[in-house]
Amino acid sequence: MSALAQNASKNDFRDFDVNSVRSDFPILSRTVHDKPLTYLDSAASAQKPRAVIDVIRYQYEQEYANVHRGAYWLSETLTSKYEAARETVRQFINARSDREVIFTKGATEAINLVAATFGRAFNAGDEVVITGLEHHSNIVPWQILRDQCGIVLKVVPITPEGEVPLSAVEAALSSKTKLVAVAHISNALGTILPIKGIVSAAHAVGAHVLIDGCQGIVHEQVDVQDLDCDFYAFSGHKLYGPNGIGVLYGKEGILDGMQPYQGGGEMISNVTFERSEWAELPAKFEAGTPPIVPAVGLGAAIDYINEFDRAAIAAHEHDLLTYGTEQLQALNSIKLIGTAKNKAAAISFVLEGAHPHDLATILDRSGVCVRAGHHCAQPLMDSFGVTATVRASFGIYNTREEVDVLINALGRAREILC
Ligand code: C6P
Repeated sequence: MSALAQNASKNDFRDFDVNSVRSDFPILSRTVHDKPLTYLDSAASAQKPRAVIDVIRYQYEQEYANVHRGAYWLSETLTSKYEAARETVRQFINARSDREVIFTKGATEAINLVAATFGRAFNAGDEVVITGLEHHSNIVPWQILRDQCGIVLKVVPITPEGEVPLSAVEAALSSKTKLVAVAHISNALGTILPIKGIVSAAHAVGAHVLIDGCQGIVHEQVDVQDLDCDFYAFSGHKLYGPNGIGVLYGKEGILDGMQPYQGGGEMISNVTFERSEWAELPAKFEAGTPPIVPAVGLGAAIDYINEFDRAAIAAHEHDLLTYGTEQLQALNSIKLIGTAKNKAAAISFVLEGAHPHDLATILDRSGVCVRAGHHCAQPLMDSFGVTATVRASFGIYNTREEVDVLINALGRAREILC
């Protein structure tokens, strides 16, 4: 169990003032199809607190210019805020230096960056290890690399519960392993992976580790120095920040040795027609005008989260997970997909005799937003023998009452569909 989950179990979820949190999120007071909005799709993208919306609006209305390029007040002011957001991210993940925090447009771009630069140095026969529950963003970049460089892509099998035992990862490692690329938390099942053990095991055979922290950054307190991972990638939009911004954390020594991913403005120190020299980190990996206001918005989202006790958030989300799981299990014809012991706030399920898309469409008529589909994890769906599931995922603002709305709507949908 992670440290945060352990703390969470000591915290009483009733101490968490969810109604006050809800009032911070303007969209939650709207209706959909004349029903109160019940938003249970935060694993896809979280809603935004007013603090983030206000910052974005303020930047565009009052302080907008390009960054790192202007010798005038407006540009210098926004440049300071852009770099302050980097420092906010650095502190949030406890990176040693802000040279280790690269802004990207999302987790997908962050993982592709590693594949296209760090991975490009691999030789034919070198091995990259992933797991059977990865998001397509942590599968396809390695397949592209395999087709370009002849690396071998090894997949660690998952258990029928949707767990990734550390022993299974260890069994896949060898002296040929160059990189282990694993999710921190499965987006489709909610499984929390034993990433600290995975990092130690990979390092023991001389391999590096990339963690796809898209879901992990939201539900766990991430300390990259304590994890000792080499890379950690995530998106801002799941962390209550805007979309169009993501982060690649990388250890400075490793990033220093990597070639740039894209060429363009600001990633150089000198250009002639004959040759170019690269800028220092992090600029070397931030070619072109960056996602300026989204980065500042991400900083505001982290400031917002930092106002809470993370263990209290975890206790609240854990309560929703437990309550939701119990309620779903009590419904006839519902089958849970993914029953790992250590889970974060996402529940995947199927209703016998009904297609998940039909089910989600009917739930929507009750104002309930859930994701239906393969969740960009088709190989994982294959291993459970399904093409799709319905996924209810919880964020800081969800309530037990919303779980009840889901359960009641499911009862009605079952009558229509089955
Ligand atoms: N998962 C979901 O509904 P981007 O699209 O770059 O922000 O994130 C990609 C990604 C990578 N890894 C994991 C574990 C993820 O959960 C996601 C995004 C969303 O589950 C949209 S597919």
